[in-house]
Amino acid sequence: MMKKNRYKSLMGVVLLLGTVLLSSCSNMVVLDSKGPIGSEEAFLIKIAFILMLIVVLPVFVMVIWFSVRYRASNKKATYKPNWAHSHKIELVVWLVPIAIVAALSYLTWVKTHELDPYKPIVSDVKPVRVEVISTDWNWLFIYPDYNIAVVNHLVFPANTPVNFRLTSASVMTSFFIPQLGSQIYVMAGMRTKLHLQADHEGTYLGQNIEYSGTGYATMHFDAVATSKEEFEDWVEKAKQSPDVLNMATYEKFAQPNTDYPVTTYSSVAPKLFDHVMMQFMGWMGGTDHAMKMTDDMDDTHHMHGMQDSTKMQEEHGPMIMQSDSGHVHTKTMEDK
Ligand SMILES: [Cu+2]
Repeated sequence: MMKKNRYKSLMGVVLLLGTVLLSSCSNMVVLDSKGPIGSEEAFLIKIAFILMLIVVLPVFVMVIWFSVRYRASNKKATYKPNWAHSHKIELVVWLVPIAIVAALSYLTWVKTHELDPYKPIVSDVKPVRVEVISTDWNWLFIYPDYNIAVVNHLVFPANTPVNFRLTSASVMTSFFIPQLGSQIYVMAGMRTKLHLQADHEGTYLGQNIEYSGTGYATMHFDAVATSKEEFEDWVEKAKQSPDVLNMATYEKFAQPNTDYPVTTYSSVAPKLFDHVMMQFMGWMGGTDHAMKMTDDMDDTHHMHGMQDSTKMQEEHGPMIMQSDSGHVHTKTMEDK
């Protein structure tokens, strides 16, 4: 009776595992990459998986082999109750994992630097610049070079690097187009960067993958990679849109809203991205500096801790700040 129950529950686990594995197969978009960054990341996932199989496969084989061979009823198997140590086994169980960890470390170190989200993609094609603002619970994409914007719909040419600058108008979100690779966190009062490219035309899922409240589940957008001509047509069409994104329409858009429709704007308030970012910097002296803010803050230097930066401010006058991964970056306005 006991045996039968155990068998049943084991079958249940096997069936459940099978269902989970099979049903997720069709949704493995991360491995079905459509761009150079995503492909490299998919490669890393696959190579890490294969390297781990070097341990996993022999373990699974030996679990079955040992339990069959050394079962109590098999009198032919060697019985050594006092056996304790083998140099050969010690060598294998130490050297193999060390080799695997070394290989994984090397690959991860090299690829992490290669795939740094801040690193521009090397290409002969001029990149398309997009400023991304996440709100509760929509995405705004501003094209500073064309002075147009679009809500919940990202259009860009394939085979062209896309340089994103991202900020949040509310809580922390996470910007992710799985088939292009590299998710990045987006925070209020801070600017982060991401460089992606699509090698194939198509419509890919873009989403927020950081839980951000009521509208989180529907905070998706289409990321459409088009031909060069189609992109130019789209820009021309966007410029004809009757909707404009001035401060008033932005304020309305930025209100909590779960299903803001896809809207194209034929013009955008100047420096809107910087304004959104700096409105959270009131403790720094506020939005006066925001409008003076410049595009590139790569030459910012590091400061660690708010007290230090306040001291810097007293010494150097007004500063602009941004922070990522827990660091605070400061820079004097006079530098520009
Ligand atoms: Cu830093």
